[in-house]
Amino acid sequence: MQTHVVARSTEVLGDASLAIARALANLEKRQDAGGSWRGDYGGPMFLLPMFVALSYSSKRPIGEPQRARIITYLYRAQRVDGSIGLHAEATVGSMFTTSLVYVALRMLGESQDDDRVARMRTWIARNGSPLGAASWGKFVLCTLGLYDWRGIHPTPPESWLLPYSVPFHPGRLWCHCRQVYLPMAWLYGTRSTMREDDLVRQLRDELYSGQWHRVDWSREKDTVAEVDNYRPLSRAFKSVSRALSRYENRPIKRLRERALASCLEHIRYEDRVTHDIDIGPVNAVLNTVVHSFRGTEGADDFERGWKRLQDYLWDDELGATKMQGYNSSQLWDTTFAVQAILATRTRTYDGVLQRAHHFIRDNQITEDVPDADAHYRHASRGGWPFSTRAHGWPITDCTAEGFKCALALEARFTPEIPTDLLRESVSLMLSWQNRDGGWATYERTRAGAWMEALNPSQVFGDIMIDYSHVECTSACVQALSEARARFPELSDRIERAIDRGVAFLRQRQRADGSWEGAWAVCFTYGTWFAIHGLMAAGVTPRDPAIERACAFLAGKQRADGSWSEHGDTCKRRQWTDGERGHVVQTSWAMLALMRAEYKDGEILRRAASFLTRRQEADGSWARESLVGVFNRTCLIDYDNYRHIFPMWALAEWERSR
Ligand code: LAN
Repeated sequence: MQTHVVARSTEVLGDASLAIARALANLEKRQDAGGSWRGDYGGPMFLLPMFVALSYSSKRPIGEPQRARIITYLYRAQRVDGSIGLHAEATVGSMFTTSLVYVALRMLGESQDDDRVARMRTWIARNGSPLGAASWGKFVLCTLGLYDWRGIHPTPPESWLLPYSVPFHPGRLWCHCRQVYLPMAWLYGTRSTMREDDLVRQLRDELYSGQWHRVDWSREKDTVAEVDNYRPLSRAFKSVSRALSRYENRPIKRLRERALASCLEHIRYEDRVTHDIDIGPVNAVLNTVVHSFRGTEGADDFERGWKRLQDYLWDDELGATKMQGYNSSQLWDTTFAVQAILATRTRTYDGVLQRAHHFIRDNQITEDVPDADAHYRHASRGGWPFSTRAHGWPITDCTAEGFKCALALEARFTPEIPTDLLRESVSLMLSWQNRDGGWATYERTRAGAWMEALNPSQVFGDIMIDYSHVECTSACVQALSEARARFPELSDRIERAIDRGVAFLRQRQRADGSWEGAWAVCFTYGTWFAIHGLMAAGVTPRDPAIERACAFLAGKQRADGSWSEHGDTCKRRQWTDGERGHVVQTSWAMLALMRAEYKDGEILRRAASFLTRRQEADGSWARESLVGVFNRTCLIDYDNYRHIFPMWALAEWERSR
């Protein structure tokens, strides 16, 4: 029996070496001239129709072939029941996205008689009407004259005039939420609506089954379709909304004007400091919508915003154009590609690493934004973004992964990153740590978790404040552990930060030994990060936390050697088996077990064998179900992961033999 296992093991090992060699060649092929890896970052279905709505209301038609490719994408996402889901692989339709996509298709010139359009319309009618769309859907429809501002929960621009000491000040929100509600406040305060035209009149008929003129708008604020109601509006939210609605009957004119001017200043500031990219796809569109409604005064801002939106559009290999969740995931993907290549210990790909080093160096953020405090911005200098320096918002874990790569590459490649900039990234990571010992995404947590009771989005969970996360905490703990030796002058502070980070990670472990991930699906991801963080900090493999984590992972391996979690895991917050073995999740589980020095070699051998069996002849791995997620409900594509993580896991496995 023993010899049998050994024999099979050598066999897989041989396969693994070959698989790694092929995977390296594949990665090299996919690196771009700038040294980064750029991958498909699509998935969410609410982004593209928002862009189309902007194009229509601002009278800036989308040219060919982009128009046709967008239509292809929207139809491709249609589910068998005629609906569109919140994201490309949703298991149910959403009124929010189905309404918006319906409108988008019609605005792109599709006929109401097209069979696919008709099926979408039927689904909408069967499930109510856009009166049941989640709030962001209603909001976009308002700008098109396809919903009425009276049916929207007040989003008062005056909130931006409050002193920061107010516990629910917008400056305390999670930056993504803040940057979405900022242009929304301006649009709401001005009740901006495009001029009615024939298509809009027709769409009112189509969407509301001829009942448009009968709607009593102020009664529809809380109406929401069952499928869009992941986070129901709280009672607290509804009473605040009632009070604000009374104010909206008679807003103080001078105050409103001042508030709108203040919102606009913040919007233009965000455009400026991000080179018009804006923090994410939603405010990139909405800020541009704002400028389009400012008329000639906003013309230049509009032009720049409109042009930059192209950065968010992605042509996929199947002839469609989608809108991505960020301007790209370049920096993030590149840091993992580098770590995976380094794990192979090869010197053959030094050219690839040299180019990656350039990219990482050139995309570190070297300046703080001007006038940061007045715009609720944390320091930036020394940080790394998720995409590119031009985007400019640094993120805790991107900084940590960037820093880890910088250290790993600095002895081998020039020109080096100046030491003071590396030290700055350490200071920045230290400055980001929360009171609970964890790290959030872009900023420290600025308000209490009670703020979630005011979440108006209905379809997203946990968007109100920047929470500490397992992944961000682990990444920072790993980076700081490596920073200890490099910056002894900071070692006291670093040591304390690591201890508190470790305490946070321990406290977040679940009873079953796992950790829940927030930004990818889900327990394999969270547990991989947590184990790495703890081990980097010096926790030993015999530590009960590590042993329990390994037992958890080992217990989830499937008969074919793989691991697989369904995307709904994040929504349900409970392990849900995926349909078929997933190479990326398998890689995370393997990497976690190996980092924990897990002793059952047979489990790892079966996993390695699964990965090699799944590899394509060109060294790549085929597309699988979406593995990224945000705000619990929305899946997103990290397409490069499938080319990076399996190779990384196999390389570590080969080395551990
Ligand atoms: C991202 C992309 C990067 C991601 C990681 C760095 C990978 C993660 O470890 C921390 C969280 C972060 C920064 C993240 C947060 C949520 C984002 C910004 C996104 C998933 C990309 C798109 C998403 C954004 C919120 C989409 C717009 C929707 C809203 C609810 C505002």
